Amino acid sequence: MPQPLIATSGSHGHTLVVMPTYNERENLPLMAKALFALGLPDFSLLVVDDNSPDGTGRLAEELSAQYDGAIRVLHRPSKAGLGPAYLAGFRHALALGAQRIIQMDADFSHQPHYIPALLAALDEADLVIGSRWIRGGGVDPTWGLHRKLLSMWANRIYTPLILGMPIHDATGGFRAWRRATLEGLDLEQVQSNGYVFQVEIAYIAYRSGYRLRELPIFFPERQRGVSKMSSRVALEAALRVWQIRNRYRGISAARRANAED
Ligand SMILES: Nc1nc2c(ncn2[C@@H]2O[C@H](COP(=O)(O)OP(=O)(O)OP(=O)(O)O)[C@@H](O)[C@H]2O)c(=O)[nH]1
Ligand SMILES: [Mg+2]
Repeated sequence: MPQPLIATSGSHGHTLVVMPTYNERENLPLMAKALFALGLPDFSLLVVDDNSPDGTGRLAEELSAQYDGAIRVLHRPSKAGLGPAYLAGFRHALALGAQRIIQMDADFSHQPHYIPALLAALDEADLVIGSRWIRGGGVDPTWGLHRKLLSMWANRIYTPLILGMPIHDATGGFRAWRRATLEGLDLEQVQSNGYVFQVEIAYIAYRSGYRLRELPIFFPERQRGVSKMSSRVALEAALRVWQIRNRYRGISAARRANAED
């Protein structure tokens, strides 16, 4: 059982960033620096590392010592995908007593400077999703037309049409969660491993009656390290959207894991 976090000030309680890593040793120290430079009160980072061959896990331990324990590390035995890493991170964050949970990538495609706005929006929502495909958002200009159109079509048209969910970047993984939302989702039921995990968990939140809100973000390309994304994973994600719809369309607010009887 992890040592519980003690909030020292403010009414929001502790804010914790859950960050899965696989071979991110070039990014992690810079990311830690950028996150703590935000100067947010009651704020910490949980790195969820899948035994990265490049030693990211060990580096995270060194950073933890350097940042006086404001960085924690969850070590997992082997690469098991983004979904399981996030679920383990979320469970750990809840066990620690975090009140607000941010999820984000380590490669700076999710820029730390958006965090205060995501948290502010969480005052009026149960889940806030950073969105590349709404007005004010965007992606790196180096994205070719084909990639851009494909992502825009998948997120703005295909997924909302199938799921009936008013979210325009359901695969986006830069999000802020209220503790109560994650507690209400029954994390055990989430099944996806790859990045369709993001769609699955957003849809469960939506079907459970939580208030979802999108904020525009600009999504630069990673500058350091190697992408773990492939076109096979992207295609699999597109097909899995149908499964997700069939599995969860019957759930409702009354069946939230923490619903009052
Ligand atoms: N723990 C863990 N982290 C992972 C795994 N796969 C990816 N990640 C991390 O998840 C984040 C997103 O992965 P990326 O490779 O950047 O994938 P992406 O952002 O969808 O794709 P790109 O736009 O091409 O970068 C990064 O912080 C990765 O290190 C995994 O299997 N386990
Ligand atoms: Mg990336």
